[in-house]
Amino acid sequence: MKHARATKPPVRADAGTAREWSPGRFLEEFPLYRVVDEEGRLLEGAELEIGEAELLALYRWMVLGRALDERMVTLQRQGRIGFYIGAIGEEATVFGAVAALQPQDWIFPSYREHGAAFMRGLPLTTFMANLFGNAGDIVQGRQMPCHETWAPGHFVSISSPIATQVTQAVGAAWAARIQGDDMVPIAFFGDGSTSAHDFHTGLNFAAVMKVPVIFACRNNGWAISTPSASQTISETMAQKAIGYGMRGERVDGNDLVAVWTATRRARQRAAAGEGPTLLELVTYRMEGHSTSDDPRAYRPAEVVEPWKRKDPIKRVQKLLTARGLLDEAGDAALRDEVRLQIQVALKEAEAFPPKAPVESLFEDVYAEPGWAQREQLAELKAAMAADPRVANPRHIEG
Ligand SMILES: Cc1ncc(C[n+]2csc(CCOP(=O)(O)OP(=O)(O)O)c2C)c(N)n1
Ligand SMILES: [Mg+2]
Repeated sequence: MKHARATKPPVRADAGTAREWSPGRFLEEFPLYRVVDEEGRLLEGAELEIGEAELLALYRWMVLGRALDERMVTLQRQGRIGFYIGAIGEEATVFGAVAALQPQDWIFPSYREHGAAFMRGLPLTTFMANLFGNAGDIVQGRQMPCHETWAPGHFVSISSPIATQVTQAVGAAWAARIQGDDMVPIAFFGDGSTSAHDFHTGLNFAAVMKVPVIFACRNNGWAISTPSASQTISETMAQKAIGYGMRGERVDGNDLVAVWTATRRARQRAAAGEGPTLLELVTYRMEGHSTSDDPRAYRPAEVVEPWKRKDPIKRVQKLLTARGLLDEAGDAALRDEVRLQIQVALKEAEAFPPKAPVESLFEDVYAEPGWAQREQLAELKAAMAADPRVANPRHIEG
């Protein structure tokens, strides 16, 4: 039997123009979702879905996050720690998103989300011990400083290679779905990370397999010295979701309540089998990339000015004050309490021996040390017995 000849699909005369790009189109398609304005007022028609007690608790977390970042930068400038990377101005993206999750949800952080680990129970002292890389550090000085891990709170170890956590979160979500677990992981990453291949791999796979995961892109305007306008010519990060076939939303990342509400909805959809969401949390990196960076080399101070008025902490402070949940004296007491908490933790962290015992080098390679580790440990012990300076190689001369 003869097959009918394939006919070419008709070509539309206006092909290529039907969805033509026009400036501002995606800004309209992805309006910035906000609940509270810069003066701490609820936007018209908006509802406060978050409870007042939780709002107050989150305010305290944000104040703690800011005070800690400031203190740790000072510590680095004093030469007491080698490196720090904080989230000044981006607090709402972290605390708002994590508060909207369930405790069983795994967090796949980038490198600014220390606050997420604290909310999940990482003691401040343990965090600081990692900054010192001393004996109190749970990874025993083997990670970069400021790269904490907290498995008890379902917080995956921070790792510097950008966007790798996107695919890892997708894998965890896929496994949870196969096992029938109610677990929706969140992957945090920056605007710069959307240019890395793991972003594409992760989002494509998640959409195709409809896995329950939340992608939280903290668009803070910068990838070290590269402004987001040079990173991509997309008007928004949220619109990238269209290409993958998933829901994308642009959220005011300096509005704690908006971040919380959008993340909660994304979680509900994921848990209901509706697949992943890409949240673009629009915020601003108020300080340098890390203590190794000086933004004065590439960014005029004036560009930061407008963002000072959008401070996420001040906004919640105003909202709480307007609702009678916070007054000046209460705020001052809360700030004193936070300062003291940091001071006490710092004292405890500095009191640990300066480094983990040298024998610990052979731990954590395998669950149980193999023959090679046992042999090497015995060799090291013999060498240390012969010359105690072996345990502290810096002091061996020659
Ligand atoms: C795979 C990889 N490439 C490059 C780097 C170097 N690097 C470290 S941070 C960074 C910028 C990331 O910017 P963004 O994703 O916007 O996150 P932000 O620092 O703004 O939170 C780059 C390029 C890296 N860590 N990993
Ligand atoms: Mg960035």
